[in-house]
Amino acid sequence: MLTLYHFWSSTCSRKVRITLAEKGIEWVSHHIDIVNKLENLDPDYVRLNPKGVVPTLDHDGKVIIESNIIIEYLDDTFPEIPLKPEDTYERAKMRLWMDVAEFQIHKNINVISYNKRHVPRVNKLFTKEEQRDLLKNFPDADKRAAMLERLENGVSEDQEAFAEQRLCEAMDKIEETLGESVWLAGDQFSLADIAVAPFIERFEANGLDTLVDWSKRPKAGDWWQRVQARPSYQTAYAFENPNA
Ligand SMILES: N[C@@H](CCC(=O)N[C@@H](CS)C(=O)NCC(=O)O)C(=O)O
Repeated sequence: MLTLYHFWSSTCSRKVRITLAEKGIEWVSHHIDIVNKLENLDPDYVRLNPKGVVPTLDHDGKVIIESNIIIEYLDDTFPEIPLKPEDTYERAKMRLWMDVAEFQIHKNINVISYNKRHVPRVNKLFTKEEQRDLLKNFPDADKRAAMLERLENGVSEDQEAFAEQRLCEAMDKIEETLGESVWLAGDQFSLADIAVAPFIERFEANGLDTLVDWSKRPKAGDWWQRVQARPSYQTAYAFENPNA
């Protein structure tokens, strides 16, 4: 049995739900409310995911964390509908895109959404003192340090501008790549597309118009339309907040 611990609107959770839908795999949902209930910090959950984040996959008692590792595990374990290129060079490119998704795109969209989305949401729920106490106990040391630093000093306009620049570079690379192949890692839809595309929705949600001006990057715009048209994308995004 496959149980996915996930949050309805988390991009990393959506990556896994797209992969499950592409492959037609049955799974059981265990929703973790990371916003209002902070269920990601429950000791029982942290035992599964020591970083205190979603998603986590439990496959017959085998626990896997990190969305990129989860989607590759799913593809390795259920190979009937492959989401990795046959060619080993394209496979390497796919992994590079997965790396870009995590260490360039996810990292920098987090910087940009801090003032716009994170601060207003969290300030409604907790005082600054409560936020400090919560963060001091955050399980993942890197995230704990980064978030405490942000809580005390905020995110500056310069930091936001730098983050947007790094995202622009990623978008330029997407545009360039799609001039060479139909999908990001060759001519077949792959885990590269699944890892990267859901972040475009975050750019839109954060009103990052320069990143999603498709007249400037038409190939990326076409690719984004093609990803959204896939039933797997629609299924993954149709998962609604069970606590609403
Ligand atoms: N590298 C991790 C990142 C996971 C992550 O940052 N998850 C976010 C939601 S997209 C989370 O759980 N945040 C909870 C929190 O920061 O309190 C992955 O890809 O699985």
